[in-house]
Amino acid sequence: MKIESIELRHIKMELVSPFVTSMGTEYDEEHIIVRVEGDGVTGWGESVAEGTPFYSYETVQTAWHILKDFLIPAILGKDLKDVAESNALNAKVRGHMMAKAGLEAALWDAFAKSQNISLSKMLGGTREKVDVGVSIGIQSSVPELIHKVEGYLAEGYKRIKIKISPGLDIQFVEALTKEFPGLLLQVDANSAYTLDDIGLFRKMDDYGLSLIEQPLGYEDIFDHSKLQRELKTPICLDESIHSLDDTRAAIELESCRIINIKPGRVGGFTESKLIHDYCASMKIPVWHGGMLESGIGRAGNVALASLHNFTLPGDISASKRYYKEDIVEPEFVVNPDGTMDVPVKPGIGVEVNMRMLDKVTVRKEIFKINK
Ligand code: OSB
Ligand code: MG
Repeated sequence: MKIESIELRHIKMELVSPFVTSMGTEYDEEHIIVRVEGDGVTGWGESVAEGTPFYSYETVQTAWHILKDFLIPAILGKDLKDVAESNALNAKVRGHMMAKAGLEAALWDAFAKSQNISLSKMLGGTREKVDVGVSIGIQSSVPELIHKVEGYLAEGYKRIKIKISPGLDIQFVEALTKEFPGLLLQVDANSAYTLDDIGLFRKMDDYGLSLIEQPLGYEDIFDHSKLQRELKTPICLDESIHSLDDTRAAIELESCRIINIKPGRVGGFTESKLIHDYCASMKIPVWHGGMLESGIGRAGNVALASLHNFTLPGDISASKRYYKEDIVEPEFVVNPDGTMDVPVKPGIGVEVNMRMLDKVTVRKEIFKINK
């Protein structure tokens, strides 16, 4: 496929309600939409670098710089035989996984469309529907949290994840396990604790949580191995895992028993697949994380989550859980049985709503081959 042009759009979408975590409060989500044109097809991808460097060191601005000055020039005008060739051309760029993943996603979509197959099929997915959960930010009171959870359970979501932060943790876990016996519940600390909080985690260990996500340092693997040794509850790593190598280290050191895969955090679908396959071989379940994506990123997430070892419900929720109006058609919906349909049309399988995309675009730049 001859790469004729690549467009970047900085988008900003208002969340239906603020998302509060141990990292701060988000009111709207800023990402980059990547559009690749070649051989008469259009591929779409989303880079999940955010407006702030609080979850990851990457931001919209750093990802834009890396895309514009390094990743795009390396492939623009080239006649690529597959996504792997693009990745090889950009392998010398260290880090900047979210920048890489946005471009990679657009190429996967373009190649899948050029072969007239769905992205799920091209990635090796085996499911027609994926199990979904919902990630709930820190609420201002227990009754408010219970009310939110009730609403999501009524919509069908199969599991609930709540964000926790020091002082805003055990009371929420206790209230939910009491109010909803048998609830599939997990917590996400986004690295807000240290090994000094072992007493808290010992208490939390008695509530039958499905997992505790990223309790300790955002690059840490060693301290998590010490904590996991003390707990019955599986630890799941998110922030600390950027590659297959990190995954191998975490599993061999027994730092976690579950892995959260986000293509943006590991450089794209190719690395995600390697991690997925390795985890399957080690009998480690994986689930699909989320970055409050628009429908473009969500479509890729759903396709990836259709691979066989994504055995736990993902942070993949309906479009309307995040945004009043999504930028794809049809929007993503949750079935009453807590599943989401994997798109079957070619590539990401949804159409981009250009009116909405234009509305949320705050900056746009097009890179073309010189004719
Ligand atoms: O830690 O999983 C996280 C959103 C932004 C940054 C980090 C995280 C999250 C979420 C939201 O938990 C998951 C979703 O997209 O629904
Ligand atoms: Mg997380």
